[in-house]
Amino acid sequence: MEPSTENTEEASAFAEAVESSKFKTIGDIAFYRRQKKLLPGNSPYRALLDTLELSDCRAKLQLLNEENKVPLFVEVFVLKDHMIRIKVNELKPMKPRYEVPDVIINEPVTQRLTLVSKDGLSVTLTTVDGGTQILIIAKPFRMDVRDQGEMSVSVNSLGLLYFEHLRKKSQFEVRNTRGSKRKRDTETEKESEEDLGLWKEQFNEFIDIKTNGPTSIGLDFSLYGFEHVYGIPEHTENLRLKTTSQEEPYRLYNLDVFACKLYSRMSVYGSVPLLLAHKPKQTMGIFWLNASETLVDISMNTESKAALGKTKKLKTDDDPLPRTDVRWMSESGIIDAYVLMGPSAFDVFNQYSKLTGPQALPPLFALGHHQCRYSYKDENDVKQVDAGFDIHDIPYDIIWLDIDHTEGKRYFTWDKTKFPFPREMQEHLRAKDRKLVVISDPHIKVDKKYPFYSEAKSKNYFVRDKDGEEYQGSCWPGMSAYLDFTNPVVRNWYANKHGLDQYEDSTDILFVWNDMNEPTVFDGPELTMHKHAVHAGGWEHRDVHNLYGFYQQWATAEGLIRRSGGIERPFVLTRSFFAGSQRYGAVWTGDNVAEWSYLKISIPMLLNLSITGISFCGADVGGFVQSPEPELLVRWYQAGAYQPFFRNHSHTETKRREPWLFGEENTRIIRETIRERYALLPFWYTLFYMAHTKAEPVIRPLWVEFPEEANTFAVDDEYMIGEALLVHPVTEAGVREVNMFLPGTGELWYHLRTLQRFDGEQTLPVPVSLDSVPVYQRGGTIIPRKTRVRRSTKDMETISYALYIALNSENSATGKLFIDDGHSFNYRSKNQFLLRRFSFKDNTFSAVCADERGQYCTDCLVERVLVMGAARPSCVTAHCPDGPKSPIHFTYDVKKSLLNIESLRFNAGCDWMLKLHY
Ligand code: NBV
Repeated sequence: MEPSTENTEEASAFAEAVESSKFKTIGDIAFYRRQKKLLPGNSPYRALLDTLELSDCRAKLQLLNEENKVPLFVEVFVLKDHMIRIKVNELKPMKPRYEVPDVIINEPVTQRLTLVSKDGLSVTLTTVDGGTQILIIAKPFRMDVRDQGEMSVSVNSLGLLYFEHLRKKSQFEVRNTRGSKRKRDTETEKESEEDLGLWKEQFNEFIDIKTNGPTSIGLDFSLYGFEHVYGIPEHTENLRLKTTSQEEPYRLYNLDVFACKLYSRMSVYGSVPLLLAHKPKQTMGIFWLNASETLVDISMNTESKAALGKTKKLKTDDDPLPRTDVRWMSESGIIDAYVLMGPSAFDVFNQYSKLTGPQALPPLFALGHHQCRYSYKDENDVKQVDAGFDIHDIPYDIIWLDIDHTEGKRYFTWDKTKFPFPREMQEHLRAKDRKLVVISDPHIKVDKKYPFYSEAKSKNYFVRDKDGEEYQGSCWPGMSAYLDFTNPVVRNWYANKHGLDQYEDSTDILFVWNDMNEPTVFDGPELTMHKHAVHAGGWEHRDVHNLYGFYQQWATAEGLIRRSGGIERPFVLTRSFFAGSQRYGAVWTGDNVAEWSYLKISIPMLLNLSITGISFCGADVGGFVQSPEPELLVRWYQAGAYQPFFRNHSHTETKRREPWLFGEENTRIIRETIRERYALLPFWYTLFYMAHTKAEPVIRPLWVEFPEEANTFAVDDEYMIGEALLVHPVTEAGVREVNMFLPGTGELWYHLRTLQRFDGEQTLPVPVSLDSVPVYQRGGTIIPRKTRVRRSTKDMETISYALYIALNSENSATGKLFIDDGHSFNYRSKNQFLLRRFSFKDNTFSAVCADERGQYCTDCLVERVLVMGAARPSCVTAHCPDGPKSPIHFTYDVKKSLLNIESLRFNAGCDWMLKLHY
């Protein structure tokens, strides 16, 4: 069966229609309209320097809004690990304002600030080592941070600090009608309270009742010397963020946007309010810890050096310095911002991970190939698809069941007509060393006969509406209630529902997928929950919206861990996410379309997720909506095989998508692509261990690896996997040649398949056929691979390793290999792991232990070593610490400068050496 090209134009038109009618544009957002009335240079805030208090952990002082006389207080913390935290709240709020819990994993250690000088105009503070200096200017309030003598960031230098204090409605109205002291122009006078959306805001037919009135907050940051900024996912945009002066700001408000429009700053499914700024000698980050709807304005400006005050480190020429101004605006909560000072990109990753936690180490199977469809029809379908992979000799690890596997979209149940023997089906998969993933959405069918619903109802576990009744909305099962995952008691209960004794017919090879957790409410504003719905503790949904998916994934992951008695690592995929979601599993980019442009955008989207902590991410291979033409599908497999989360997924109305349905030649290419992924799994797994332990993103923009090379800063059609592989997926139809940018002065690159060598710092026209993906190994790296591929990761456990050594211009290379059982927490609870370090230097290769804590017995051998870029040795000898040295057989390819040593039998856990003699 040969699928044909579907009407992709229709998909785009449909997507646009969906967006324009259901979702807000910027003019619809009242707090944005209000904040935008405050223009740069008009800050009403004055710092009351006499109120300055210094303690062991912070500096604290009051700010006064000179117009409305409402006092705020600002706290400045200098944190260990080179971070600064700024908190601003009302001095005396009428009631507590929401402060995001659960995202920061440890209260960061603080450093003492001491007073350097103080007069009526300003205060200067310094850390004890003098490394960080903070200047607080009184009027208007502004804070400048100098790092090692150099001006790095200013806060409120544009005067856009904005803080709507809590108030009583009547009080406000009285004041408003009398007019405030601020001069108002006629237009503003005319603006009614309703236009400003202070107590009520309408969008389409939806009315948002604001019991707390206006609560929005905002602040600007100026980043000196920076003109490249990244991050703040999730948007269908380029890697490098654009200025928003003439355009809409970047919006962070988790929404279910089917077939979302491309190159847009509107919100999609998840949010990470972390922005990274990069210049050749420094990377910085701003983490804006707020879970309410957030907008980010970015503008690029310049700063005269004189204005910054000359310091030793500033160049003396007159060129103005670039400056990026970032204005954050959120609908509620407090201002709580962390400035991550780097100085390197890896320092920023590490600082952020200290705050929000590490990428979870996935079970090895989760890095394999996933096969999904909305929906596999029944057990027989599942078994046939599973068998198809064996018949066609294509490896895969997990088959997925979408909403139709349940009884009427009641999660934690099975549709017994389609799946009469779910347990047996799972055993069938287990026997093939494969797993099952089932979907579990947060909406729960309102049905008194559904025990899950009635129990949760009786325990008051659902979100409530503003009148205190159960909040109900429409979703897949019809009328639904929404579990309040912000409540720890609900999370605990929900986690327990994953117990093998609770979740009927589930087994320990069943893992979970949380979808629709923005959350989607079909009849809600912007297809989500009303902002005035109420969560535990009386917090409005407005305050917690962007956390909802984060909490569901957390509870699910906790459930899977618990069901194994704390032994097994979970796998949970989520669509909606927030800062910290990396701790609980994987994220995918939602409902993309089978169009080339969606394949292309997957690269920058995944890169921005990766550099903001979420390494385990992927996009639906093939495109979820519409049916891909075979060429697109093949290219998508080739891209997906080099992205962290690798899953083929398709909408119910598309043609079947199993990889053998597209003709023999395409099946062969897809097979080869997937097999390459499996061969490289030791490399991927080791990278995930490094992401887990050292916060190094698994895939990386080029600028992260080449931080001083400005020609890498905007590249987003290529990226690095770890420090070793450079990938340029083909993302256009009919391509026969790719302009491959090989970065790095003095670098060497080796084509992954041909092993041919090229110099860096050039753009190479690379001929490509449908069969080829431009992937290059960087000189100076060693990549561990498996020597043979079988049908699943478990099946490959005992397969031996091959080490691919790519020499750099100094004839050296290094690499790592992580090994453990692939599924349990024993690597950390019992140190049952091995971290091996490989290096090649002075014609000697050595394999040694890189972490003495690790103890793990492996039967795996290293069987093959390939040295790319080596001269032909006269003889090669092998050395074990206690054994005799022995000459080893090798072959040498003069044309490729390739040394190939096969039939080795070194245990992967032992120390050994190879010497090349000349
Ligand atoms: O559960 C059905 C789908 C799912 O397959 C997809 O991956 C999600 O992003 N889900 C959205 C709901 C319906 C989409 C039309």
